[in-house]
Amino acid sequence: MIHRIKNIFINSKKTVDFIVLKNASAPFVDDNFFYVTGLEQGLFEGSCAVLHPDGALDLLVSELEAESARKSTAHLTIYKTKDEFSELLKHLISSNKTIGVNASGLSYHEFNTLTEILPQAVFVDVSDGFFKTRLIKDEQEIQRIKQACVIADDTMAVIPDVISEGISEYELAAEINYSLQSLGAEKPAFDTISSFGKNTAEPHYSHGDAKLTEGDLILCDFGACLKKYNSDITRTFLFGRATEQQKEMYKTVLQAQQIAFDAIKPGVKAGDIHHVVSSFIDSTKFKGRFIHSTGHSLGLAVHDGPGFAPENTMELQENMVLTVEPGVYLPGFGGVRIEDDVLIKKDGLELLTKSPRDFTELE
Ligand SMILES: [Mn+2]
Repeated sequence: MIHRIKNIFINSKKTVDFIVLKNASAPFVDDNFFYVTGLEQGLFEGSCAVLHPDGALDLLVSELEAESARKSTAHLTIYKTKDEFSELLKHLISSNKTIGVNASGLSYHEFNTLTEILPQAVFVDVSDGFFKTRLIKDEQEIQRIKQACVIADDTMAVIPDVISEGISEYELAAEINYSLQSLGAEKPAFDTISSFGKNTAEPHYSHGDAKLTEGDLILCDFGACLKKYNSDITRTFLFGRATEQQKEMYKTVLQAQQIAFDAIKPGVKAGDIHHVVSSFIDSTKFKGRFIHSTGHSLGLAVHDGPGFAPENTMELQENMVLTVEPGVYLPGFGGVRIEDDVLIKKDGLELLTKSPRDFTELE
Protein backbone atom coordinates (compact mmCIF):
# COMPACT_ATOMS: atom_id res chain seq x y z
CA MET A 1 0.00 0.00 0.00
CA ILE A 2 3.11 2.20 -0.05
CA HIS A 3 2.26 3.62 -3.49
CA ARG A 4 -1.24 4.60 -2.33
CA ILE A 5 0.10 6.45 0.70
CA LYS A 6 2.83 8.24 -1.27
CA ASN A 7 0.27 9.32 -3.89
CA ILE A 8 -2.05 10.77 -1.24
CA PHE A 9 0.78 13.12 -0.17
CA ILE A 10 1.68 13.93 -3.79
CA ASN A 11 -1.93 14.54 -4.86
CA SER A 12 -2.78 16.95 -2.06
CA LYS A 13 -2.10 20.62 -2.75
CA LYS A 14 -1.05 21.00 0.91
CA THR A 15 2.35 20.04 2.30
CA VAL A 16 2.15 18.20 5.61
CA ASP A 17 4.50 16.16 7.84
CA PHE A 18 1.98 13.38 8.62
CA ILE A 19 -1.56 12.47 7.78
CA VAL A 20 -3.78 11.16 10.56
CA LEU A 21 -7.01 9.21 10.03
CA LYS A 22 -9.15 8.81 13.15
CA ASN A 23 -12.25 6.64 13.10
CA ALA A 24 -15.28 7.20 15.33
CA SER A 25 -17.92 4.51 15.92
CA ALA A 26 -19.63 2.92 12.91
CA PRO A 27 -20.90 4.22 10.54
CA PHE A 28 -18.37 7.05 11.02
CA VAL A 29 -15.39 4.94 10.04
CA ASP A 30 -13.31 6.49 7.25
CA ASP A 31 -13.12 4.30 4.10
CA ASN A 32 -9.59 5.56 3.70
CA PHE A 33 -8.53 3.49 6.69
CA PHE A 34 -9.16 0.43 4.50
CA TYR A 35 -7.62 2.15 1.47
CA VAL A 36 -4.27 2.67 3.19
CA THR A 37 -4.19 -0.70 5.00
CA GLY A 38 -5.74 -2.88 2.27
CA LEU A 39 -7.54 -4.78 5.06
CA GLU A 40 -10.53 -6.85 3.93
CA GLN A 41 -12.13 -7.42 7.33
CA GLY A 42 -12.72 -5.63 10.60
CA LEU A 43 -14.64 -2.61 11.83
CA PHE A 44 -11.79 -0.54 13.32
CA GLU A 45 -13.99 1.75 15.41
CA GLY A 46 -11.84 4.29 17.25
CA SER A 47 -8.71 3.21 15.38
CA CYS A 48 -6.14 5.63 14.08
CA ALA A 49 -3.74 5.49 11.11
CA VAL A 50 -0.66 7.69 10.84
CA LEU A 51 0.59 8.03 7.26
CA HIS A 52 4.16 9.09 6.46
CA PRO A 53 5.29 10.76 3.19
CA ASP A 54 7.66 7.84 2.42
CA GLY A 55 4.68 5.45 2.43
CA ALA A 56 5.18 4.07 5.95
CA LEU A 57 2.10 3.46 8.06
CA ASP A 58 1.49 3.27 11.82
CA LEU A 59 -1.77 1.84 13.12
CA LEU A 60 -3.13 2.49 16.57
CA VAL A 61 -5.93 0.02 17.32
CA SER A 62 -7.77 -1.32 20.36
CA GLU A 63 -7.22 -4.89 21.57
CA LEU A 64 -10.55 -5.82 20.01
CA GLU A 65 -9.18 -5.15 16.51
CA ALA A 66 -5.62 -6.36 17.09
CA GLU A 67 -6.01 -9.76 15.38
CA SER A 68 -7.62 -8.26 12.28
CA ALA A 69 -4.99 -5.51 12.12
CA ARG A 70 -2.11 -8.02 12.11
CA LYS A 71 -3.12 -8.96 8.55
CA SER A 72 -1.80 -5.57 7.42
CA THR A 73 1.88 -4.86 6.86
CA ALA A 74 1.65 -1.63 8.89
CA HIS A 75 3.54 -1.02 12.10
CA LEU A 76 1.01 -1.88 14.79
CA THR A 77 0.47 -0.40 18.27
CA ILE A 78 -2.28 -1.68 20.56
CA TYR A 79 -4.02 0.54 23.14
CA LYS A 80 -6.25 -0.46 26.03
CA THR A 81 -7.63 2.81 27.39
CA LYS A 82 -8.35 6.30 26.02
CA ASP A 83 -5.46 7.72 28.06
CA GLU A 84 -3.15 5.13 26.61
CA PHE A 85 -4.36 6.03 23.13
CA SER A 86 -3.51 9.71 23.73
CA GLU A 87 -0.03 8.89 25.08
CA LEU A 88 0.74 6.56 22.19
CA LEU A 89 -0.44 9.05 19.56
CA LYS A 90 1.70 11.80 21.12
CA HIS A 91 4.60 9.41 21.00
CA LEU A 92 4.04 8.68 17.28
CA ILE A 93 3.78 12.34 16.32
CA SER A 94 6.02 15.15 17.50
CA SER A 95 3.41 17.71 18.46
CA ASN A 96 4.66 20.85 16.69
CA LYS A 97 4.13 19.44 13.23
CA THR A 98 1.70 20.09 10.39
CA ILE A 99 -0.81 17.27 10.30
CA GLY A 100 -3.11 16.47 7.40
CA VAL A 101 -6.60 15.18 8.10
CA ASN A 102 -9.35 13.97 5.79
CA ALA A 103 -12.01 16.54 6.69
CA SER A 104 -14.67 14.70 4.66
CA GLY A 105 -14.25 11.55 6.75
CA LEU A 106 -13.50 12.97 10.20
CA SER A 107 -16.26 13.82 12.67
CA TYR A 108 -16.05 17.15 14.47
CA HIS A 109 -15.86 15.24 17.75
CA GLU A 110 -12.84 13.21 16.60
CA PHE A 111 -11.20 16.37 15.27
CA ASN A 112 -11.57 17.97 18.72
CA THR A 113 -10.02 14.89 20.29
CA LEU A 114 -6.99 15.21 18.00
CA THR A 115 -6.56 18.91 18.78
CA GLU A 116 -6.72 18.16 22.52
CA ILE A 117 -4.12 15.40 22.28
CA LEU A 118 -1.82 17.49 20.03
CA PRO A 119 -2.43 21.13 21.05
CA GLN A 120 0.72 22.47 19.32
CA ALA A 121 0.04 20.86 15.96
CA VAL A 122 -1.35 22.68 12.93
CA PHE A 123 -4.15 20.72 11.23
CA VAL A 124 -4.74 20.99 7.49
CA ASP A 125 -7.39 19.38 5.31
CA VAL A 126 -5.81 17.00 2.77
CA SER A 127 -9.06 15.39 1.61
CA ASP A 128 -8.14 16.42 -1.97
CA GLY A 129 -5.20 13.99 -1.81
CA PHE A 130 -7.41 11.03 -0.86
CA PHE A 131 -10.08 11.99 -3.33
CA LYS A 132 -7.72 12.31 -6.32
CA THR A 133 -5.73 9.18 -5.49
CA ARG A 134 -8.79 6.99 -5.06
CA LEU A 135 -10.25 7.95 -8.46
CA ILE A 136 -7.53 5.91 -10.19
CA LYS A 137 -7.79 2.25 -9.20
CA ASP A 138 -4.75 0.01 -8.85
CA GLU A 139 -4.61 -3.64 -9.84
CA GLN A 140 -5.80 -5.02 -6.49
CA GLU A 141 -8.76 -2.65 -6.44
CA ILE A 142 -9.74 -3.52 -10.02
CA GLN A 143 -9.61 -7.24 -9.19
CA ARG A 144 -11.86 -6.77 -6.15
CA ILE A 145 -14.38 -4.67 -8.08
CA LYS A 146 -14.40 -7.27 -10.88
CA GLN A 147 -15.16 -10.03 -8.36
CA ALA A 148 -17.99 -7.93 -6.90
CA CYS A 149 -19.33 -7.46 -10.45
CA VAL A 150 -19.36 -11.22 -11.10
CA ILE A 151 -21.50 -11.74 -7.98
CA ALA A 152 -23.88 -8.99 -9.09
CA ASP A 153 -24.20 -10.54 -12.57
CA ASP A 154 -24.79 -14.02 -11.14
CA THR A 155 -27.48 -12.59 -8.88
CA MET A 156 -29.17 -10.76 -11.77
CA ALA A 157 -29.33 -14.10 -13.59
CA VAL A 158 -31.35 -15.59 -10.72
CA ILE A 159 -34.12 -12.97 -10.86
CA PRO A 160 -36.21 -14.47 -13.70
CA ASP A 161 -36.45 -17.71 -11.67
CA VAL A 162 -37.70 -16.07 -8.48
CA ILE A 163 -40.23 -13.77 -10.13
CA SER A 164 -43.85 -14.87 -9.99
CA GLU A 165 -47.21 -13.12 -9.88
CA GLY A 166 -47.97 -11.74 -6.41
CA ILE A 167 -44.39 -11.69 -5.12
CA SER A 168 -43.79 -8.53 -3.06
CA GLU A 169 -41.00 -6.03 -3.52
CA TYR A 170 -39.75 -7.03 -0.04
CA GLU A 171 -39.55 -10.68 -1.00
CA LEU A 172 -37.68 -9.94 -4.21
CA ALA A 173 -35.19 -7.76 -2.26
CA ALA A 174 -34.70 -10.65 0.19
CA GLU A 175 -34.05 -13.08 -2.68
CA ILE A 176 -31.52 -10.69 -4.21
CA ASN A 177 -29.72 -10.17 -0.89
CA TYR A 178 -29.75 -13.92 -0.20
CA SER A 179 -28.17 -14.60 -3.59
CA LEU A 180 -25.52 -11.89 -3.15
CA GLN A 181 -24.37 -13.33 0.16
CA SER A 182 -24.64 -16.96 -0.81
CA LEU A 183 -22.38 -16.17 -3.77
CA GLY A 184 -19.75 -14.74 -1.45
CA ALA A 185 -20.58 -11.06 -0.92
CA GLU A 186 -19.99 -9.73 2.61
CA LYS A 187 -23.20 -7.75 2.31
CA PRO A 188 -25.28 -5.92 -0.27
CA ALA A 189 -23.40 -2.82 -1.45
CA PHE A 190 -26.40 -0.65 -0.47
CA ASP A 191 -30.09 -0.98 0.32
CA THR A 192 -31.29 -3.15 -2.57
CA ILE A 193 -33.86 -1.55 -4.84
CA SER A 194 -36.61 -3.84 -6.13
CA SER A 195 -39.60 -1.85 -7.29
CA PHE A 196 -42.69 -2.70 -9.32
CA GLY A 197 -45.09 -0.76 -11.52
CA LYS A 198 -45.39 2.94 -10.85
CA ASN A 199 -42.84 2.71 -8.00
CA THR A 200 -40.14 2.23 -10.66
CA ALA A 201 -40.59 5.94 -11.48
CA GLU A 202 -38.86 6.88 -8.17
CA PRO A 203 -35.10 6.41 -8.70
CA HIS A 204 -34.30 5.98 -4.98
CA TYR A 205 -37.37 4.04 -3.86
CA SER A 206 -36.00 0.88 -2.20
CA HIS A 207 -38.84 -1.61 -1.68
CA GLY A 208 -42.25 -1.83 -0.06
CA ASP A 209 -45.24 -4.17 0.14
CA ALA A 210 -46.39 -3.73 -3.47
CA LYS A 211 -47.19 -7.05 -5.14
CA LEU A 212 -46.24 -7.90 -8.69
CA THR A 213 -49.07 -7.79 -11.22
CA GLU A 214 -49.29 -8.40 -14.96
CA GLY A 215 -47.84 -5.58 -17.04
CA ASP A 216 -45.57 -4.20 -14.29
CA LEU A 217 -42.10 -2.91 -14.96
CA ILE A 218 -39.66 -4.49 -12.46
CA LEU A 219 -36.60 -2.42 -11.57
CA CYS A 220 -33.72 -4.13 -9.72
CA ASP A 221 -30.74 -2.02 -8.62
CA PHE A 222 -28.22 -3.64 -6.29
CA GLY A 223 -24.57 -4.49 -5.82
CA ALA A 224 -22.22 -6.81 -3.98
CA CYS A 225 -19.73 -5.63 -1.40
CA LEU A 226 -16.68 -7.89 -1.49
CA LYS A 227 -13.44 -7.33 0.42
CA LYS A 228 -14.79 -3.78 1.05
CA TYR A 229 -15.20 -3.06 -2.71
CA ASN A 230 -18.54 -2.59 -4.44
CA SER A 231 -20.40 -3.28 -7.66
CA ASP A 232 -23.61 -1.56 -8.74
CA ILE A 233 -25.97 -2.84 -11.44
CA THR A 234 -29.53 -2.10 -12.57
CA ARG A 235 -31.81 -3.99 -14.93
CA THR A 236 -35.45 -3.32 -15.72
CA PHE A 237 -37.68 -6.26 -16.64
CA LEU A 238 -41.31 -6.50 -17.61
CA PHE A 239 -43.80 -8.94 -16.11
CA GLY A 240 -46.08 -10.14 -18.88
CA ARG A 241 -46.32 -8.39 -22.24
CA ALA A 242 -44.88 -4.91 -22.72
CA THR A 243 -46.91 -2.00 -24.07
CA GLU A 244 -45.56 0.19 -26.89
CA GLN A 245 -44.80 2.96 -24.38
CA GLN A 246 -42.78 0.57 -22.16
CA LYS A 247 -40.87 -0.76 -25.15
CA GLU A 248 -40.08 2.75 -26.33
CA MET A 249 -38.84 3.80 -22.89
CA TYR A 250 -36.55 0.79 -22.75
CA LYS A 251 -35.21 1.31 -26.26
CA THR A 252 -34.45 4.97 -25.51
CA VAL A 253 -32.53 4.16 -22.30
CA LEU A 254 -30.61 1.33 -23.96
CA GLN A 255 -29.62 3.64 -26.82
CA ALA A 256 -28.64 6.37 -24.36
CA GLN A 257 -26.36 3.95 -22.54
CA GLN A 258 -24.74 2.85 -25.80
CA ILE A 259 -24.12 6.51 -26.72
CA ALA A 260 -22.27 6.91 -23.40
CA PHE A 261 -20.23 3.72 -23.96
CA ASP A 262 -19.19 4.93 -27.43
CA ALA A 263 -18.09 8.34 -26.10
CA ILE A 264 -16.18 7.20 -22.99
CA LYS A 265 -12.40 7.26 -23.32
CA PRO A 266 -9.43 8.91 -21.60
CA GLY A 267 -9.20 12.68 -22.06
CA VAL A 268 -12.95 13.27 -22.43
CA LYS A 269 -14.56 15.41 -19.70
CA ALA A 270 -16.94 13.46 -17.45
CA GLY A 271 -19.57 16.21 -17.75
CA ASP A 272 -19.52 15.93 -21.55
CA ILE A 273 -20.56 12.27 -21.31
CA HIS A 274 -23.58 13.34 -19.29
CA HIS A 275 -24.40 16.02 -21.85
CA VAL A 276 -24.43 13.64 -24.83
CA VAL A 277 -26.66 11.24 -22.90
CA SER A 278 -29.10 13.85 -21.63
CA SER A 279 -29.33 15.68 -24.95
CA PHE A 280 -30.09 12.39 -26.69
CA ILE A 281 -32.92 11.63 -24.22
CA ASP A 282 -34.15 15.23 -24.57
CA SER A 283 -34.37 14.72 -28.34
CA THR A 284 -36.95 11.94 -27.81
CA LYS A 285 -40.53 12.05 -26.50
CA PHE A 286 -39.02 11.52 -23.01
CA LYS A 287 -37.57 15.05 -22.90
CA GLY A 288 -36.94 16.17 -19.33
CA ARG A 289 -37.56 12.69 -17.88
CA PHE A 290 -33.90 11.83 -17.23
CA ILE A 291 -33.61 13.33 -13.77
CA HIS A 292 -30.23 12.30 -12.38
CA SER A 293 -26.62 12.24 -13.49
CA THR A 294 -25.34 9.55 -15.86
CA GLY A 295 -23.13 7.83 -13.30
CA HIS A 296 -20.72 7.96 -10.40
CA SER A 297 -17.29 6.72 -9.50
CA LEU A 298 -17.30 3.28 -7.85
CA GLY A 299 -14.91 1.52 -5.47
CA LEU A 300 -14.51 1.33 -1.70
CA ALA A 301 -17.62 3.50 -1.52
CA VAL A 302 -20.62 3.01 -3.80
CA HIS A 303 -20.51 6.74 -4.55
CA ASP A 304 -16.73 6.84 -4.63
CA GLY A 305 -16.33 10.32 -6.04
CA PRO A 306 -17.75 12.40 -8.84
CA GLY A 307 -18.81 10.87 -12.11
CA PHE A 308 -20.77 11.72 -15.20
CA ALA A 309 -22.46 14.75 -13.63
CA PRO A 310 -23.39 17.90 -15.59
CA GLU A 311 -20.83 20.24 -13.96
CA ASN A 312 -17.95 17.77 -13.66
CA THR A 313 -14.97 19.00 -15.68
CA MET A 314 -12.76 16.07 -14.58
CA GLU A 315 -11.00 14.39 -17.50
CA LEU A 316 -11.46 10.65 -17.71
CA GLN A 317 -8.27 8.67 -17.13
CA GLU A 318 -7.22 5.07 -17.52
CA ASN A 319 -8.15 2.86 -14.55
CA MET A 320 -11.06 4.94 -13.31
CA VAL A 321 -14.15 2.84 -12.54
CA LEU A 322 -17.56 4.42 -13.00
CA THR A 323 -21.21 3.49 -13.44
CA VAL A 324 -23.18 4.34 -16.58
CA GLU A 325 -26.86 4.49 -15.65
CA PRO A 326 -29.24 6.50 -17.80
CA GLY A 327 -32.95 6.29 -16.99
CA VAL A 328 -36.34 7.61 -17.99
CA TYR A 329 -39.02 8.17 -15.34
CA LEU A 330 -42.71 8.88 -15.92
CA PRO A 331 -44.44 9.69 -12.60
CA GLY A 332 -47.51 7.55 -12.02
CA PHE A 333 -46.52 5.22 -14.87
CA GLY A 334 -43.05 3.80 -14.23
CA GLY A 335 -39.38 4.08 -14.97
CA VAL A 336 -36.59 2.30 -16.81
CA ARG A 337 -32.94 2.39 -15.79
CA ILE A 338 -30.04 0.32 -17.11
CA GLU A 339 -26.79 0.47 -15.17
CA ASP A 340 -23.39 -1.08 -15.78
CA ASP A 341 -19.93 -0.62 -14.29
CA VAL A 342 -17.08 0.34 -16.59
CA LEU A 343 -13.31 0.44 -16.31
CA ILE A 344 -11.68 3.19 -18.38
CA LYS A 345 -9.03 1.72 -20.67
CA LYS A 346 -6.45 3.30 -22.95
CA ASP A 347 -8.74 3.24 -26.00
CA GLY A 348 -12.19 3.24 -24.44
CA LEU A 349 -13.70 1.07 -21.76
CA GLU A 350 -14.13 -2.44 -20.44
CA LEU A 351 -17.58 -3.47 -19.26
CA LEU A 352 -17.23 -5.05 -15.82
CA THR A 353 -20.88 -6.06 -15.46
CA LYS A 354 -21.99 -8.34 -18.25
CA SER A 355 -25.66 -9.17 -17.67
CA PRO A 356 -27.76 -9.19 -20.87
CA ARG A 357 -29.21 -5.79 -21.66
CA ASP A 358 -32.07 -6.65 -24.02
CA PHE A 359 -35.63 -6.03 -22.82
CA THR A 360 -36.88 -9.21 -21.15
CA GLU A 361 -40.56 -10.05 -20.71
CA LEU A 362 -40.85 -12.45 -17.78
CA GLU A 363 -43.68 -14.91 -17.44
MN1 LIG B 1 -25.46 3.50 -9.23
